[in-house]
Amino acid sequence: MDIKKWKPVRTFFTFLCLILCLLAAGCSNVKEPGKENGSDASGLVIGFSQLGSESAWRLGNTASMENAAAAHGINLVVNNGMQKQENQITAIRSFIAYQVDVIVFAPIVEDGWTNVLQEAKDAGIPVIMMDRVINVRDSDLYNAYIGPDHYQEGVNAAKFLIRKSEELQNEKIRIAEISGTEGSSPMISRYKGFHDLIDNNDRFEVLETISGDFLRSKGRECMESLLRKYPDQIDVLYSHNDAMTLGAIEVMEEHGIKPGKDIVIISVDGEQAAIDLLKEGKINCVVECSPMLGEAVMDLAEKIVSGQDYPRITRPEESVFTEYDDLSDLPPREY
Ligand code: GZL
Repeated sequence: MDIKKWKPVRTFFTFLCLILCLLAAGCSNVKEPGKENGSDASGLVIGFSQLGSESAWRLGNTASMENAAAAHGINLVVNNGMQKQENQITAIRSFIAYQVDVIVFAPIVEDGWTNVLQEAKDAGIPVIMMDRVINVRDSDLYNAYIGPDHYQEGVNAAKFLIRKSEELQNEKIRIAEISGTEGSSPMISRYKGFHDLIDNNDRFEVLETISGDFLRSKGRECMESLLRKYPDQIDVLYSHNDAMTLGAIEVMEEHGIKPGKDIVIISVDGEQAAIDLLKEGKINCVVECSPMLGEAVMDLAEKIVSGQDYPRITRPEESVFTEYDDLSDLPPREY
């Protein structure tokens, strides 16, 4: 059944019922599609299931989507999953009921999406997967992916450490790792990218990998635990995101440890707060992971709906910022 033939049927009554459904699912920005703020809107309605608001990266990603939708005259219905997959699945089902033109989702974890994506496919609604990736047998359950290469980010972190190790005197370089949300693709791939380079090098020893769930508060808890367990034994901290790194640095300083000096710190994301600490010498390397995906998502959605060719995978440009770089001309970060 071609869902598009139903569009004229989108009566006020249907619209009202489905608004209630979306509001019950915690969606915001729900407006009747069509003219937005007097501009000639494309009329597209996109349902966006965002996984949460756990970090500056995530907030920047949501803002990027909202700003790009406004610039494209697209009506973006945003649902915040509050870090729960079941909330995301509920929101996606609401988007299907509301007959949005395109569904975009940032999957909090890799598994558990097959059924709801099959429902979207049966309803004829294209799906764009953004930011994180999923495990599904049937890869045509989503139309395209826009997001970073998390494995390469882990490799970049390891490459910096290998370079840094050349100036360290220690015979053995002992690493503590604070990882992201269990089961999420950035956690899995940043771990694998890093360990694929480090684990076979006898100079390095990973003391422990402990999950901080990408949260600053848990980054603190992890660092407390690691310092208790490995007093004066940690040479390097590899943290899967800046939010956890900021929490860990607070704890280090409370213990009289000089971050970036007593413990080498490698972090991922590239948020302003981390770049500022890199410039201060409190972080040694920040691997960039860009949340600014909104423009690419809106372009892709318009291509899919208008029947144009489009790429299956789109990745943002990403850099690595280190203590060896001149960062004086680095423009302000947008997150
Ligand atoms: C990475 C993204 C991660 C960020 C974290 O693409 O999914 O989620 O690294 C965020 O800051 O919580």
